Amino acid sequence: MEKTFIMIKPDGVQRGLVGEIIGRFERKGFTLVALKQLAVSRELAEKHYDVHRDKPFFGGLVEFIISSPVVAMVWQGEGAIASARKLIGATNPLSAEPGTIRGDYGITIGRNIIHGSDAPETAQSEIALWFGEGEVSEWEPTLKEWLY
Ligand code: FUP
Repeated sequence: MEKTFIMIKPDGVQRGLVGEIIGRFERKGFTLVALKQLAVSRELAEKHYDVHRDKPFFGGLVEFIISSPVVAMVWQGEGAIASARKLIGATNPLSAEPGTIRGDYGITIGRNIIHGSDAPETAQSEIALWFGEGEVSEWEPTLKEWLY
């Protein structure tokens, strides 16, 4: 079953959006297979955003991610990677559709509340980067066909 890495960034945590965001993923029908709140090291933040290392916003982005705790999660389900990106909305919250997390709660690109993996390869590498072996539970709800 497909898994995706989701991180509620410091702004989402500080604004009290953790429950709201987890609720949206639950109500969509995805299964939570890993969850932790953590203070992010500079090394981890830089590795996570390594693809953006040469961008002008990289330094500020890393400072933001390490500024206060984030909530890291793995959600599982059919098409979870692409579907999570739809629930999250466009990178710039001003372009994100109402009804999406960024569209409903965000205003600026530098404070866009949440991260979601953008492809199967990145989902796999991000899950391995953020979670150790044994931290991701392998389970599927037995009543999944009836509960949405
Ligand atoms: P996304 O996959 O939607 O999180 O977006 P990107 O991977 O393109 O960007 C990663 C993060 O960099 C964004 F969440 C916010 C930040 N960013 C900026 O701060 N400024 C930019 O111009 C682009 C991205």
